[in-house]
Amino acid sequence: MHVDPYEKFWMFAAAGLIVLFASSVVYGAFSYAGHPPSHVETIDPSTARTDPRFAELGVVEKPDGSVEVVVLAQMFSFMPGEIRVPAGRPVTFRVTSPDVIHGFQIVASNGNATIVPGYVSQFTTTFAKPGEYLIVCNEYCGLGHHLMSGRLIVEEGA
Ligand SMILES: [Cu+2]
Repeated sequence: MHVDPYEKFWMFAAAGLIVLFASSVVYGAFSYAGHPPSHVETIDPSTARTDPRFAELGVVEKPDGSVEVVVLAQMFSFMPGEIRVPAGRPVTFRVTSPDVIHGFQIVASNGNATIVPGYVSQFTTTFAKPGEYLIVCNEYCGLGHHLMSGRLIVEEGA
C-alpha cells in the first residue's frame, strides 16, 4: 500500500504528540504527586444537613495541629459564612451540598473545588500570610447565585 510521504509524516507526528501528552500526564502524576483535588466520599444530599460529618459546621483544630473546616454550600450561602483559620498551618476543607452543584473558590489562593451533591469535596491548602479572602460560588446555582459568597480570615498562626 502506498502512503504519501506527507501523510506518513503527519501520522507519525500525531502519534508522537499523543505519546508526548500521555507521558506528561504520567510524569506529572508520579513526580509532582499530581492528582484530582478531591477524593471519593459519598453522602446522601437529602440528609446532608443532619449527617454526623456535617453536624458541626466550622473550624475544628485537630490534635496533630492541623485544621479542618467543615462547610455546607447551599442555595445561596456558605455555612458558616465567615471562617477563621491560622496562617502557616495546613487547612483541610470539607464541603458538601444538600441541593445543587456549587463552587467553592477562595479567591487569590489555590483553594478551589466543585461541590457536587452526593459527594464530599475535600482539599488541603496552607495560607502563608494573614489576610482576608473572598469565597465565591463559581458554578451558576440559581437566581441568587451572585449573592453566594463568604469570608475567610487568615489570622496570625499560633
Ligand atoms: Cu452559585
